[in-house]
Amino acid sequence: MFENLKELPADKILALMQLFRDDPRDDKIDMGVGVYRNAEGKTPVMRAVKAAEQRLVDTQETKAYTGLAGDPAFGDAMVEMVLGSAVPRARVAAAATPGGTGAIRQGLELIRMAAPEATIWISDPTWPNHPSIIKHLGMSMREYRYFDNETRDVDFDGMMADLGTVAAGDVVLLHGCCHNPTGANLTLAQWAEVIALLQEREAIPFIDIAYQGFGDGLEDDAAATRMVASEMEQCLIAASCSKNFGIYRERTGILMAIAPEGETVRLTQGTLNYLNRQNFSFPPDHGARIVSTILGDEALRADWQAELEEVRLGMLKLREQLAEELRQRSNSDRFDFIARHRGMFSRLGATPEQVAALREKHGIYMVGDSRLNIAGLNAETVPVLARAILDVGI
Ligand code: PLP
Ligand code: TYF
Repeated sequence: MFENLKELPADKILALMQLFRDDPRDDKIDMGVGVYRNAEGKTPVMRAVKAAEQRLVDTQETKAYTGLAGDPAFGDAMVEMVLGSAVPRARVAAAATPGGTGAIRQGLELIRMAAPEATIWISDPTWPNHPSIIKHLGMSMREYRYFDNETRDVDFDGMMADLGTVAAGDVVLLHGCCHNPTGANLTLAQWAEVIALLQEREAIPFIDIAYQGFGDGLEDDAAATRMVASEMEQCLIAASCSKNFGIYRERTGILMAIAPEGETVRLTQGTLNYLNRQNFSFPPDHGARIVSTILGDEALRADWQAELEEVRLGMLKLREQLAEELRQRSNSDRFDFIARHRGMFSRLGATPEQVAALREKHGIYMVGDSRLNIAGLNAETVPVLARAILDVGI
């Protein structure tokens, strides 16, 4: 049986992590995988997470199974964090999942059950796991233009032209904030145009929001998702707690499906429960309980928000420092896009050869499409990177 298996494409981001580990140079710089790191290069456990875990150790009386959709307190807290008051709670079906990836997977399976013929539209480029999971599920997929490699901003005209050809019932996957891998994002006015177009085309938006709090702040980063939820009759949202709570390995996420209140929401909730049961029965609970403990306690929530804000502002400062350093050294403003981008990533728009030269000659690791993780830098390495970028001719 197993001899029939075929070699599968590796995850390029995870493969790069291994290359970095194997590099013996002391001054190497890791700007690869999307994990937040502080100035010391550490990914610390957030203070409120530690406190919530301590509280769980002290007070939790059972680890018996939760419900198929996870702990209801987690669902309510996440619906509130992501959607605020954009839609009535009664319009939201929700199920906890193993991470944001699990939410994307369950969302796609939900679509496959409801509309097996639907095409899933993904941005070009997008997070590689999007096309990988869609293909794995045997679903049909198309790309819409997203990034302008000259301006390093969103190619909005190209995006609108491509979305103008979407068929009724197709699904359009959009990054709620902090686009991965480019760092280029739509303005709210552009989101309003996208929403109007999707309404006209009778398409269904599927929002992947994995970096709420990493761009312009917890509320601002959710603004586009809330606009979509309040203006579309139906949509899907996959939210991850990996980055904003720093609980990557706990596998904490949630899928929300927004539908007309009543029978449709009831049916959708039942299907979400069913899909969880088919794939893993009960979703992981520890991370979810950390999140609901923090969001449900005024002091813990305030402390978490303060630490998240430090993380966000630290990355923004590094963006500004890097853009300024490159402005000085190149005598031009062609790298100002780095300060305009938001989230953990920026796509430099460099060639694969230039990315390879950064790695081989300078020990600077970024993904082959020239995506860099800004959190891999600190005040000392910003000038090192700027010098190297110009040295390899970017
Ligand atoms: N979506 C995007 C765009 C991401 O970058 C990530 C990152 O890890 C995820 C979803 C989901 O992450 P996780 O499954 O670790 O919650
Ligand atoms: O894009 C990233 O780097 C993060 C982390 O299979 C990640 O989203 C990378 C690859 C992967 C899962 C998570």
